[in-house]
Amino acid sequence: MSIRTIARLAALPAATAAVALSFAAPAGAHVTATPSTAAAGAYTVVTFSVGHGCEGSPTTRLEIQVPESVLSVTPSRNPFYDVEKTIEQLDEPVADAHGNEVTERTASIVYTATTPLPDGQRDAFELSFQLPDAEGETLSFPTIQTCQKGETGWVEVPADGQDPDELESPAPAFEIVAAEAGSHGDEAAAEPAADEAEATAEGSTEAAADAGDTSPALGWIGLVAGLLGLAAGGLALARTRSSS
Ligand SMILES: [Cu+2]
Repeated sequence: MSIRTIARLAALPAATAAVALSFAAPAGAHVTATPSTAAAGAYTVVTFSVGHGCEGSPTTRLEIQVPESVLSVTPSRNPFYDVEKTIEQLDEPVADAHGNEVTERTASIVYTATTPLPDGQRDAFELSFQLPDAEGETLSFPTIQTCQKGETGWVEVPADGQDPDELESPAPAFEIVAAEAGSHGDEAAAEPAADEAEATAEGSTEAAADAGDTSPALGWIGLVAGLLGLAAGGLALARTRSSS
């Protein structure tokens, strides 16, 4: 946000809240991550927002680097971009949340625009992943924004005790907060529940097969009834028209 915009907003008493908000999050126009906090160990979707181009030039590519403590990232599709994952082999295999051995990780996600994002318009990119169990840590995702002319490296990470707002091009980041109370217990409880649901689904397959003979017929009856209703409606409409 430019000084001029802030001045304009400040002139409006009704905009006080908006001004307060923009001061609370002055990096709003940069490449940022929302939410700004997420619970340790949780599965989360973080939205990376691009607020402007490179000094006026439209954005053509966004490369989001994944911090080492995150193993696997699933990017959401975006209709204006091709999305690619860069995979990196791990030096030593580790166990994931399901106890499976993992030998590689997502190193970065690259969105390449099929239609460049004009300066002055924003876009949002969603990444889904599990947070490391590292309460109090800040996760930074250094991001390279490439434009038709030039690029911006949103790669600055604040030094200990430094205010990230002082950085010119801070890396999008958020803080890992305490896991919600009992979430570990819930996790343990959730798995048998999922198995149960599966078992129920299997058990009901036979019943569904039995019902299979009648349900399509019912569907046809519904369709025919619907068409008859439509025809009746059409007739009524025709009659109304001719009588007027
Ligand atoms: Cu900015």
